[in-house]
Amino acid sequence: DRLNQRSTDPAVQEMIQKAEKDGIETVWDRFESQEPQCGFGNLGLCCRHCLQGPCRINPFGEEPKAGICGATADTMVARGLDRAIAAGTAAHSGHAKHLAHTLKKMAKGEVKDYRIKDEGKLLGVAQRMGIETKERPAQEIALDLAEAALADFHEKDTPVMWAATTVTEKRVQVLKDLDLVPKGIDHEISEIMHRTLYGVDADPLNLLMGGIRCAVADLAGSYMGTDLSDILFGTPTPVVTEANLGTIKEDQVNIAVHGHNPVLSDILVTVAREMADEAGAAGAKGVNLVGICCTGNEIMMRHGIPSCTHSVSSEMALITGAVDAMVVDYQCIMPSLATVAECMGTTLITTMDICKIPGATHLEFKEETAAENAREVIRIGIKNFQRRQGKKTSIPTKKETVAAGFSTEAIIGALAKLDGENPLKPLVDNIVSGNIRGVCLFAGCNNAKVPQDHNFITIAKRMLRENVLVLATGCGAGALMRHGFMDPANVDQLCGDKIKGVLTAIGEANGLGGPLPPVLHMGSCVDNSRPVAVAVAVANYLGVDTDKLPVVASAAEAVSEKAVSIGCYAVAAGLPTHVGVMLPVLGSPLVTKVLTEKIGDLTGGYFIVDLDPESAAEKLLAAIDERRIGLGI
Ligand code: BF8
Ligand code: SF4
Repeated sequence: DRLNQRSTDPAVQEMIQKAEKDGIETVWDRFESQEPQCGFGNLGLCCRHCLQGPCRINPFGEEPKAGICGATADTMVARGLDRAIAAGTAAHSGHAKHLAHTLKKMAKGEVKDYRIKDEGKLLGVAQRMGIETKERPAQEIALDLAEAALADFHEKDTPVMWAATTVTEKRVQVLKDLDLVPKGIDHEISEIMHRTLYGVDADPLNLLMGGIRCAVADLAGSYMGTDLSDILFGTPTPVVTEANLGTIKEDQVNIAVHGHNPVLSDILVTVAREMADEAGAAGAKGVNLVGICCTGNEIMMRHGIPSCTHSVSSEMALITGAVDAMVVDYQCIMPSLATVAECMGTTLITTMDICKIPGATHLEFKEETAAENAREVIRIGIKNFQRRQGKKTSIPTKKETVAAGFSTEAIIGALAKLDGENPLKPLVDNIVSGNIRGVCLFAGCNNAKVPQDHNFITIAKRMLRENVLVLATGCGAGALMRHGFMDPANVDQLCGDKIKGVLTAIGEANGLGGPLPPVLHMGSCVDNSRPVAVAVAVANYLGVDTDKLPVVASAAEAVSEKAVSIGCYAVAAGLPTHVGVMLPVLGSPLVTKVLTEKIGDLTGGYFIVDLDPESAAEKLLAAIDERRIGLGI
């Protein structure tokens, strides 16, 4: 029925009904009023890159066959894809640049609310970057590292270091041979903007290769984001918490934290704990932080803060009537949240000068005054909590247990309990023996075009039954956690016997008295660097490149341009990569063929575009098996 078409999450369904009753418009209502969506746009066949446009091309081979300037379908599609990659790269790396500035200010003693939380990681990353670490104070190393990070943004004599030092040596060679090594992160983004300008690059293949190089810069930016966050806020270790709207608490000051950067959210965690008394004086049992989207993942991974919902259902948190403030930084924040907040008598607080929303309260967040700003945010929540008293709330009861915190280091650490000298050996042995048939990473968003979580759940169920090790990040992790896929108690019900044996052996060796959860939560979207790091470690252990591994990825319900750039770097790293929604490239049979087939001859990776999750699962399994054959296992 209609509810099931919108979301498969019962808590979200409950809130959709409440919104309907209260006459509050939601993302799904607006989706309906957009239908039918433009067929040209869907296929990537419209162009607005100059003021003569917009131009559209007839997908059925009739007139018009070209834009006013003569751009063909192939050119238009490749240019459009490039711009999406550039935008995604700008977002991930903008987030990383923000962290680099924070690290630099911290190292120079200009901020008091940040410190080096993981010195071991600082040393490890600095060594990888060729920075001298012996007998130097950590602050000094941190300063050099921050400078090295900032240097990676512009064109310089060396390639982007966060790309050249994070993949296998073989992959560096592959990328070099194809001229896919980025020279500077911002440089690649800017070059895409130049070449996709009116009357510059019209060669679809040339455009695509430029786009892939920019996507490699996206990997670098993401990897940098993870590294610097771990240094400043700690490298995640396993933690047990909860997810879904049932984590919102009637009798507490509920602050929903939405967006991406732990520069804001991690400080809120500390300050919220300190302000329990102030909340108590206002009649609340405490301050209850709940995460939404990736910043929710960041503080779940590091502090066990529960996640209340993700991506397309962010409005639903407000519909409960119990969120006393929603504070956001940037990325994936629907502007509609301001309207819904107003309807519900609560406050949406924006904090970044690049992300202001009409109707929201703007409270500029500065690293220099971080804790003070965080206190202001929570005080707004406390005021709203007091105003909320006596009003009816509708908090769904549904919540699931979540075991999260599986950073690369945590996974290697857990494996080390099986083989201290060679932690990767038990993992590789199990892959070779077939106890682990392959590895599948779920990443990316929820999309209003797909019944929320449906694609993720369908494919993940199949993978687990087929003894595939399942990893997840971003709102893919969000989807799976809200449906119980991260609760170790569900291993019996979800997993094939072989993978169950592996999860149990690792869990027991680590004193858990039971298995690891069916799906391992590896973090936010920038943290797709973590599964890359695991894959690179396994490839190095085996002496092969990453394109030989039985590892696949799926952005089953992608939305953001960030998902496009991630998908492209996964392909550049050699992975078969599924996308479960229409990519606006199908208007060019040439570009489609390159992305889904030909690129495989160059990088080993390729896209699988399939909107049907059952057949997508089939294809992902086939790709895993093909790689097993290639390895002779
Ligand atoms: O960076 S998965 S909806 S929150 S883009 Fe956004 Fe998509 Fe969620 Fe995370 Ni990633
Ligand atoms: Fe039309 Fe070419 Fe301008 Fe695009 S760049 S809007 S195809 S004239």
